[in-house]
Amino acid sequence: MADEQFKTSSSMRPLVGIVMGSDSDLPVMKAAAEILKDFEIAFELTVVSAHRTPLRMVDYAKTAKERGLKIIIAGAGGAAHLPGMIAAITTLPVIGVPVKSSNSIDGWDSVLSILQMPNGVPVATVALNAAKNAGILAGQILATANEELSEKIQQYKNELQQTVLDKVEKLAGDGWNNTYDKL
Ligand code: RP5
Repeated sequence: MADEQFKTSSSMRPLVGIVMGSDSDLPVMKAAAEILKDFEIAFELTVVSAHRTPLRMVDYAKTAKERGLKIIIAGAGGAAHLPGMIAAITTLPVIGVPVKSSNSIDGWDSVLSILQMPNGVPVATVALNAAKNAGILAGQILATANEELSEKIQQYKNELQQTVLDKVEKLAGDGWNNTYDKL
């Protein structure tokens, strides 16, 4: 049964599905998993290749909603059709991560393959290798219906703000033209 092959070991029902075209994408894509873990959002992670396992991709996308997923993060490199094809099959929001694969033309192949979707089939494309942003965006979408999560993400943004304010203070104190050592 299609559902069975995507079963996760986690006790919590995953809300976010992270898929990638190859395990060679994992060093980039694990940043999405890490930030979701930080926000305590249950997720599943697996390899689904649009070109090498097209039927698995169809099964994954077709069963995603009924399995309880709310958002899919899909990363791929090169002729990166995975996010777009998943978005073609499911009504769940799909966040696409262009992965700069080793034989890519500076990553433009991945970016344009994921970004240039036709009208009616959107993929929310993040920057090249920006899997962390994909995880944060997934969290922000889920947070529209979850106040506790919204507060966690607000806290994260507050910390980001504080790191910049610390830099402002340090720069003002040290001066720009001495041996400024960035924070
Ligand atoms: C894509 O081809 C994958 O997403 C990966 O980025 C790239 C290379 O895959 P491997 O040849 O390393 O498996 O489908």
